[in-house]
Amino acid sequence: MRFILGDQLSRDLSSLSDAVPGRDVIFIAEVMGEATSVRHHKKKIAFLFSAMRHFANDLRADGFDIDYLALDDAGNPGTFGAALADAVRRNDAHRVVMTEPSEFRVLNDAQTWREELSVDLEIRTDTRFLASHEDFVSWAVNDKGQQPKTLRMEYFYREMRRRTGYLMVDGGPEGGQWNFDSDNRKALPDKIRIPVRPGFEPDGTTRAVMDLVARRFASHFGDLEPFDHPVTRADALAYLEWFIAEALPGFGDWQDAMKQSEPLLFHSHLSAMINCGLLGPRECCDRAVAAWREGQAPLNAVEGFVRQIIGWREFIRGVYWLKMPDYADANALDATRQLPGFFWTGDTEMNCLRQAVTETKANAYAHHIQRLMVLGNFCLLAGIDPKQVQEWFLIVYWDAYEWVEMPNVVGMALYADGGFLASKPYAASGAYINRMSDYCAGCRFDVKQKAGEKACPFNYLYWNFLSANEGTLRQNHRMGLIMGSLGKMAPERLEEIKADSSRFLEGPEMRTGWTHV
Ligand code: FAD
Ligand code: DLZ
Ligand code: SF4
Repeated sequence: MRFILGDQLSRDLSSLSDAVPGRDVIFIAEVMGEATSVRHHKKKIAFLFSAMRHFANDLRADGFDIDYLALDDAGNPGTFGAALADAVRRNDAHRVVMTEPSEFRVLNDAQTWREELSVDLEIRTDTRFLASHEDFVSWAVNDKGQQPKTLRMEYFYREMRRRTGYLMVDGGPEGGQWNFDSDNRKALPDKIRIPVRPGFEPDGTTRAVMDLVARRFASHFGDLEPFDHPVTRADALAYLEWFIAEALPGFGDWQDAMKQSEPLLFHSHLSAMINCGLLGPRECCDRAVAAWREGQAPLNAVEGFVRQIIGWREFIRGVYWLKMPDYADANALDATRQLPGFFWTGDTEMNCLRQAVTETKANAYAHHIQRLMVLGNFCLLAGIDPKQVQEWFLIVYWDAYEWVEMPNVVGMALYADGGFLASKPYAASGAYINRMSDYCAGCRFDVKQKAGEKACPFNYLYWNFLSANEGTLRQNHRMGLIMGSLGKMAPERLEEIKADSSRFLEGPEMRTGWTHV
């Protein structure tokens, strides 16, 4: 029997490599334990269950014997372990083969299934990633087995470029540079044409799943409808082709830009499809590099896209497995404040945050700069408890699995690992958001004002954060200049910043709770 998890929907999965139609049973299970391990966004559950059911149908069409346990099936025991034990009995299986789970929690559980099952359980490496655990460890850890104090994605990325050969010529990078990020920070011109996305009409399978989600997960965060996402391998491939032709050419230039009511801009919107297995990271990079070779997309766009996938995505996974389980509890800045209720409702006067939360609620998606420089930046400056921030990010995004969510939140957004992953905190005042978006024009706060009732809260919270964490941040040489400015600040100005920050942080905007339920 082959046991396939919800984020393993790939035909080139290691556990399927030697599966034989007619001999092997493929077991896939919808279980309440997973669907409520956190209170996932409704759209995320619908997307994944529909993709799982379609994947099973495709395998069935290829002659495989499928044992598919649906959430509503009578006797569904609700956990992976119990469902697997039932399936082994039901199918009289002699051996179970699976690919390693992507999350620490589930891998730990799988070790216990090994003991509980009456048959052998073989757990295979997940070969869909370009760097294995061993590859990452041998890059990150020295000969004596010691981990370094910090790791930098850029050096890992260069290694991955060399290994994969992507965008390499004569042993060096195409275009003479490894990284074109400095070209990729343009603000969006007013009159730019933003490509219109293709939608995919829900079929009967998806409609049945939507009905299930509406019934069983009504109190979960987020809008279920409209739902027009690719849920099959064929539709995911069509979406990838659309991205390569229409959005990739602008991906680099506008990668950091944000625009009111434009959630996607030139982003690929592929993360959920890659993370659940409908698309492979290699094929996404292959298509992008081919587009560059054919003159259909510029180098800064293609290099940027390839870097996100073979660089950031693989690096983040490496850090997760290197640092777990302690990473989950990291809180280097001792942040303890509760997550405000507007993270669930969008009910805030700060327009940038209102936009990001409202779009997240509607789409189970926000792009990287919204996640990092609006939502993450706010949580960093306001000192929100990293555990609560982790849970929020894991719940709300359709691409969120712990292995990728956690290092992005703990290491990148919150600096909660003390700088293991990021060389300095991604902290910014309102000026950054104003430069990269049109949000401030529609805000009741004034981004130019530094103090008082009308001032943009990011402006005083920024200095308040630096001051509150002065002891830690002074040790970071990349913060030298800004900490120098803090040191030279007049005491009365610092008092004003602290007073504004206290008024805001203790005020009505920061009410807490799951107010949407
Ligand atoms: P694009 O901008 O089009 O990028 C292309 C691809 O690169 C993505 O599809 C993704 O596969 C990969 N990628 C880019 N950046 C990263 C990154 N930092 N880490 C891993 N892969 C990356 N990504 C997730 O897949 N799941 C998460 O749960 C998640 N949580 C995040 C939380 C925070 C606080 C931050 C700052 C980032 C998080 N990211 C997460 C990374 C990134 O924001 C998303 O991958 C991206 O926004 C997905 O949209 P896209 O497919 O349009 O990406
Ligand atoms: C995210 C998720 C959800 C909501 N439900 C299921 C499920 O019912 N069955 C399943 O196999 N996978 C689900 N997943 C994805 C899993 O959480 C993910 O595959 C594991 O956590 C990986 O370790
Ligand atoms: Fe956000 Fe400040 Fe701009 Fe308002 S003024 S949108 S709070 S950055």
